[in-house]
Amino acid sequence: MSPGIQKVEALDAGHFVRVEWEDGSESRYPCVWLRDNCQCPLCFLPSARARRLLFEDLDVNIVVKDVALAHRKKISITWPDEHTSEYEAEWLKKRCFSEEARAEMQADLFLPEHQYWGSDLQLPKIPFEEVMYNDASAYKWLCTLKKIGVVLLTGAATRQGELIKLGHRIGFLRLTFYGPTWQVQDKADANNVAYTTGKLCFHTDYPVLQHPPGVQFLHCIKQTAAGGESEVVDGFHVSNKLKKYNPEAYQILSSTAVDYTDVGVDYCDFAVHGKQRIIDIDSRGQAVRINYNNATRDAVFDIPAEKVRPFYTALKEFNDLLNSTEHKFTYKLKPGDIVTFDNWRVLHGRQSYPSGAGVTRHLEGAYADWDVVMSRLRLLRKKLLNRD
Ligand code: OGA
Ligand code: NM2
Ligand code: ZN
Ligand code: ZN
Repeated sequence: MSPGIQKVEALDAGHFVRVEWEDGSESRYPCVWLRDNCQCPLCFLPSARARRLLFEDLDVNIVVKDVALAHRKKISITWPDEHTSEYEAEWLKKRCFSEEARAEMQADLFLPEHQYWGSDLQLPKIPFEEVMYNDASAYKWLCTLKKIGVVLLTGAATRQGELIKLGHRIGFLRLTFYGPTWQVQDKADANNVAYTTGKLCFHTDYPVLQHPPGVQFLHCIKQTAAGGESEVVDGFHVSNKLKKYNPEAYQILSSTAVDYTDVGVDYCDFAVHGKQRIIDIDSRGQAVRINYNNATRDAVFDIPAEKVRPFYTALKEFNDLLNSTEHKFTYKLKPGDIVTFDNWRVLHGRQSYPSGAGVTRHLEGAYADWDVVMSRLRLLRKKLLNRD
């Protein structure tokens, strides 16, 4: 149900429009914003839901000439050049500039809520088939992936190709130098430490890329009897702990740009170099992405020599916290399991396993971007809740 408008008036010499809603609350809209967002066919292209108005043609000092209310459901504005604009009550309500309304809209768009976890993680599980064929299950999967950071899909076939199907379910996968999907198994002359039988300490994948993959899928096709256990840890939760108990280490890891390198041949030949802070923070100092893979951290290190040991000390503190029994969660993938996780937040690792004749362990992996995953989540939500 859209709210009704009781009253509308211009304020501040025509620089603001004030709307009084039927429940007595009010919203104030800056006139430059109203003119910028005129919904008429000259200013807006409905088929693209995009602005046609050129910024060159916007007067940033514009004021209203006249404002009127139509049937409590719409306001119309006449501008000094006689151009007219109409705005629906519901459209205005959604775009209210009050702090609460903005916070609500942003939460709705980006689902920023994280639920932190440690060794107490109750690993969320959903059957693969359900996610593939049931929209409510797919929506549940993606919401949980965003909030918790890790979801196990169970009962997939034990052959290659299931991740291609999962990619089609969300939209498309992220192609990298390791191919559209990639095979994690012991390989001769491995071009990556993941393709050996060795232990992988906690890492995020592909920090060498400027835009590391947001989401990772690992599908277990074959599992070794001994070893090969998986570990996950909540990187945001551990970062908060580090900030609290070792602010100096946090400061170093969130400000030092670390060089990463990846050179070789796979899908095609590559020579990738990049720089990332291990704890990437936003303007409020909150961790927004972990970029840490010890294997691809470059020997080239672009910081003054005297800052090197303090950096290692800080990284040791972080690494120790990641590995504390309080924080890490250990499990073992079974054939048919697909672990899906937030590669910007959750660090993952695996135990070593014995090398044997032939393939004794095989995972197929793939990446997706958060933009694609969130897009699918919003579309599923709209379809399920029948709303915008
Ligand atoms: C990887 C990886 C985990 C595993 O390939 O990057 O983390 O269990 N693999 O082999
Ligand atoms: N693999 C698993 O950062 C990395 O090198 C992660 C990527 C080889 C696709 C490993
Ligand atoms: Zn217009
Ligand atoms: Zn990995």
